[in-house]
Amino acid sequence: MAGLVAGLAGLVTSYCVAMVMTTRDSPVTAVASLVTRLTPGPVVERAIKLLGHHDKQFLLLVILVLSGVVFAWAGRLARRSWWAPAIVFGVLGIVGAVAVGRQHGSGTIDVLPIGVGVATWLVCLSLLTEPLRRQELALAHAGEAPAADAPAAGPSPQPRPADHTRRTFLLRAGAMVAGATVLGTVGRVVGRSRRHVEEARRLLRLPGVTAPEGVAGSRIGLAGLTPWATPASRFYRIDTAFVVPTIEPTDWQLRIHGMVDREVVLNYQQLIDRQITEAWVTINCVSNPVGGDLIGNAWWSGVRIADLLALAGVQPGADAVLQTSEDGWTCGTPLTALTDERDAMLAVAMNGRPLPIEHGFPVRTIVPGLYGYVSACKWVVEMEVTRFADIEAYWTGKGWSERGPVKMSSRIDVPGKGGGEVLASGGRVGGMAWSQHTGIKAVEISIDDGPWEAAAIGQVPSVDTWVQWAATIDVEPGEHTLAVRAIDTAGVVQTGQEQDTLPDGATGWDTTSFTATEATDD
Ligand SMILES: Nc1nc2c(c(=O)[nH]1)N[C@H]1C(S)=C(S)[C@@H](COP(=O)(O)O)O[C@H]1N2
Ligand SMILES: [Mo]
Repeated sequence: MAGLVAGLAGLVTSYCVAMVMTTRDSPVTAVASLVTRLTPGPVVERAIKLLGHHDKQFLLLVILVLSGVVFAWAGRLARRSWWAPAIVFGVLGIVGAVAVGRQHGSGTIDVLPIGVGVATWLVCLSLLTEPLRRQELALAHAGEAPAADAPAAGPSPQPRPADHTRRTFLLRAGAMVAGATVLGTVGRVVGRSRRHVEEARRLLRLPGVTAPEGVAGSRIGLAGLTPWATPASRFYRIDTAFVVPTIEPTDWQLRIHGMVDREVVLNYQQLIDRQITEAWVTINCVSNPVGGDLIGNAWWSGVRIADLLALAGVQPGADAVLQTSEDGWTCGTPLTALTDERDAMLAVAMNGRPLPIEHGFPVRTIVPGLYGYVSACKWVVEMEVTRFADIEAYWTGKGWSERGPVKMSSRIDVPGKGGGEVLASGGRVGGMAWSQHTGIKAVEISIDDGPWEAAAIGQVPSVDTWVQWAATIDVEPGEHTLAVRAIDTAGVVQTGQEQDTLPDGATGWDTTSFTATEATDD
């Protein structure tokens, strides 16, 4: 019984964590799909013939029953030692981790629910077996000294130790079952609304939204370089949401208010019925350290914010727009960046598809040239035209700068970081450089702190995206260092002055060390 209750509690917590993390499947479901994949086709076919559409539920049931048997067995093992059930749970955890790891698009973080589940198993099992063990010890002692167990002489007999043990056990088991019920319900609710919104997203058709096309000359053709266009699945993700907001497009509304002549309230249909603007825009995070990868470039489709603000009629004296997300996160954006020619937009699509839920579905803001924390509000539902002097936004309340224009930066991708990478002399190095809304004119490299030499850069459609760069190096065999810096279209050279990401973005040159070998002939 202890094994069963602990096992159930562990399964439910891992399920709940998986749903809250919006990992598509619970570990049990992952095991089921792994079993399906490993089962020979003819067997699967026979099972489907036999069970019809219930084949999946049947498999899940079999897995749950088998798990129940193993849990009970682990409980029995706990009688003799603490490590035997720990090993059983550990092995079950490994099976789950393998199954989760084999899922499409899974990362190391997806193993977290399993870790939480295994920890729950161990804690619950030890909590449940502890009173039982204590009683066995007491009984053993009692056996040695039968006098202690002599009938009580008083009028009201003391409760026997067995009753006490049973009470403690049942109380703890009851609390665990209650806790598991609550967590299971939370997981179900979160999981279900997520599935609904995913379905709505899948069925959305967005007229005016086109698929991204390759940009001639943007790819410089060096193995190991970051792709110029970032697929949604590889796009960095930064937000404060523990549970990602799931908003049905039909429930979405944007309210533009504050220092305006008339309030504007817009629903999703009214938004996408407007003229759609599309552009390649690179966005990055102010927390990106020099050489870091909190940056991505996507083809965004949406509606110009300037037009919407014009509808509302911005009043004189306003210099900021306080954007609010459905989950309450806020950012303050300079009014000028939203109304000038840079086409700041309320984006509804990323790379030609409706926004992924993690990236702000159904609507998020994209402003070329500003860090995400002051502009790129995901799940945006409110825009208040206001004054910087009158507001405090989420990150500016925590010491980050009020304004967040992107700082020019450049990064080495090849040779890889960590030192010790071997590169043939006459080989190529390369990476990325960016200065959104100003644009990159040139990239230079320096070997062993020598003179700066020009690298080649890729072509880009506008000043709002990053560029790829590459250069051929010609050095003696041995240890070397490489540094990179960029020059923007205004002729400003990227500063080597090192600054931390707080309060308004890191500066400094990215460097790496590598080992050169003799030039190769190819
Ligand atoms: N609602 C909401 N929007 C947000 C954030 C957030 O925490 N909540 N983080 C911002 C920050 S700091 C960045 S860098 C970008 C990241 O966008 P991405 O996750 O789509 O890459 O989103 C911005 N928009
Ligand atoms: Mo950020």
